[in-house]
Amino acid sequence: MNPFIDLRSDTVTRPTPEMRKAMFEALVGDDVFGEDPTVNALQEKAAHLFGKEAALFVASGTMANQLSIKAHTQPGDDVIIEAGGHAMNFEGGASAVLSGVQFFPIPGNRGVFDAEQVEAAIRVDDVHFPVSRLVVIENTHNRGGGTVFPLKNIQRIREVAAKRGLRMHMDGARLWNACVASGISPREYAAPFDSVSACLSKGLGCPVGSLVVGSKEFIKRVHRFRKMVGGGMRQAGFLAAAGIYALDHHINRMEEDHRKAKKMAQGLAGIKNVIIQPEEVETNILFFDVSSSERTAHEVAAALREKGVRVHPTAKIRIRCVAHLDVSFSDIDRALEVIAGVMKR
Ligand code: TLP
Repeated sequence: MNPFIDLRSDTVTRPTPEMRKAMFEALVGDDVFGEDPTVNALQEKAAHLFGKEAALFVASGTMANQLSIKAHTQPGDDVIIEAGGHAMNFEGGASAVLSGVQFFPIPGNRGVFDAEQVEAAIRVDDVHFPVSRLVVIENTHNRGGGTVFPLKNIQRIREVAAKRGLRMHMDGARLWNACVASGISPREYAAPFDSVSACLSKGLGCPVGSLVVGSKEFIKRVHRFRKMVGGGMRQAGFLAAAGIYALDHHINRMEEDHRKAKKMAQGLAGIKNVIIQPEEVETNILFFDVSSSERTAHEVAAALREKGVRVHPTAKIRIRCVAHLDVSFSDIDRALEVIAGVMKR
């Protein structure tokens, strides 16, 4: 049991009893030999779900993004990404170390950008410039506030990328949330992309794991790089079983998490010293500012923690909250009461 109402992230969930049962009963083998039947089943299921030739189970969202970037690029290449993008800002500088690439950040509107911006970011063919190789799109966009990236923009970006010979990768850590909020299927969202990474350990509630999907040839490259970074796991079927369970049972329920986040945002809007636009909350993530209070976000977070509510300060006056499987609607009511009490003082 988590003694806190923990709104820091949707990564904090514990497996449900049903998920633990599926894990306990999993058939397993040595996945480094390609012989774990449950990992193989999960990979086949994911490839089918996304309409791609192949899939690979990896340890984390970071590993999924970084191995994909490596498989698409050559050292010295430019990777076009939104300025607040996770792969550039929150993955330890991995792309510089593992792939030797540089990022070309473009400013988005809550994480969303358009084809014209991509076109303007692509370098001309001249020895002075790096080669623009890859566009990364994050869906939903974490720092944008859980924003759903519109499929129309993606399709137009694809046209530009195809014309100019660039590849496309989706950081779909929370693609499931985008699918539930928009009614667009994983397959439709994945179609314009050469590769997609999708996390099992966020809204889906698994303890570990992410998936990468793409062509057979691409996944073979990612597999080799997974080996290089020591990401080959042996009886990983215990973890893959949680993934299969979650894909079957935990996608549609995310609609509830979106309602919890909306309810929380609406409640926060009525609290003194809190600044929030509840209409901007599209999925399970919300951000609010504490700018009219005298305290920093870290101080507010520390005061809330003392009262049993955990939130994630992300900047001087900015706090993130994320709804998930392990917080109930009544936890949201309680969190709002606690926040109102702390912000009054
Ligand atoms: N995001 C985490 C951590 O940064 C703390 C979070 O709590 O939101 N892409 C996106 C869009 C992500 O939000 C994350 C994780 C990742 C990739 C990386 O996944 P992991 O943590 O599994 O490596």
